[in-house]
Amino acid sequence: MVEIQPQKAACLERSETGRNPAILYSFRRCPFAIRARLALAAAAVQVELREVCLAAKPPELLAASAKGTVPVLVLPDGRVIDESQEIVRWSLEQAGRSWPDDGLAVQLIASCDGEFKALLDHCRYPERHPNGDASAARQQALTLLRQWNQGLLDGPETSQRSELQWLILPFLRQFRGLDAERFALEPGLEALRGWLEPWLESPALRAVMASPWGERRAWHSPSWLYHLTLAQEWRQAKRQGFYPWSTRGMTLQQVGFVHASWRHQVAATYRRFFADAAEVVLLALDPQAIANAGVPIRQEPAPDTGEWFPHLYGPLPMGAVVLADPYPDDACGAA
Ligand SMILES: N[C@@H](CCC(=O)N[C@@H](CS)C(=O)NCC(=O)O)C(=O)O
Repeated sequence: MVEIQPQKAACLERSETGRNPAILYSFRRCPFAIRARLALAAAAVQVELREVCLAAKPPELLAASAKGTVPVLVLPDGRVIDESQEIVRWSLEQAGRSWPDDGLAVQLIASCDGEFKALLDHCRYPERHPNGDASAARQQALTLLRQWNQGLLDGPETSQRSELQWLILPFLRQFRGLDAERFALEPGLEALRGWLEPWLESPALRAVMASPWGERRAWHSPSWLYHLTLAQEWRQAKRQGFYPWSTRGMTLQQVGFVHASWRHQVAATYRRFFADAAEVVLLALDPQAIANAGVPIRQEPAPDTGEWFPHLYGPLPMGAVVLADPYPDDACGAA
């Protein structure tokens, strides 16, 4: 029996090719991350993309940047760039291009990351502003957008440049997405729509919303453990806030520990014990959260094969479940 101490995860790992590409922690729909991916793709920078589940940030992301936002770019020499504008700036340098710095560009970028983003968040998450008025926030955002629209009409041709599109349009896309039909009819946004619409259909955007730049499946930290369970049992555990099982058909009380697997053991465990089940869920578990809940993890050999598996000596802490995905399923990257 070997007691497992959750390790502080390494920030950089060797890639399979032996080269050490830059790592980009990203979230597919995040406008800051879209902006970074557009710039990196245009500069043809090779990255290992790590799609993050924002509710379950992998320890590697937090080790690289404690503020826990995406995008974060970890360069091969270990340097970390954790602000989207700085990632764009760095990408532009790689490509020998310059930061958009005409008056309109400077104004749009400041307005976008400042006032507009705050209003956009208010519209998207009204529940986070209990005393706020989401429809007033929408009107304020529209007032700001009409100013942008006027700026485009009056501004120099350079405002059409792709660098400025990367910086601004992902945010406008998100605002439009709140109610595309209404957005299409808003007066005073004609120039802005004329700027946005072709970009929404552009190959550049399409490329960074699709794999490998835009992944739909979350990247899994190598430090995580796994537990397979029946979907109905997981649903019930969520309802009651307690998971009583050790493995399929056996409780923790009967067995004395909760069975778990390392990532490479999941597929074989599934084939042995779950292949005939209709709906199976794979839980990814954060070992640090398990330890914090006071549950020891011990590495022990299976009695029949001698293969070593991690076992949890206590109930599976609900808060340690970082991802719960159907299994097998392409979307969770398992199988
Ligand atoms: N100033 C940062 C902001 C990045 C940011 O706020 N990203 C959001 C996602 S769109 C995030 O990571 N939020 C953290 C969370 O939701 O926990 C940048 O420009 O990179």
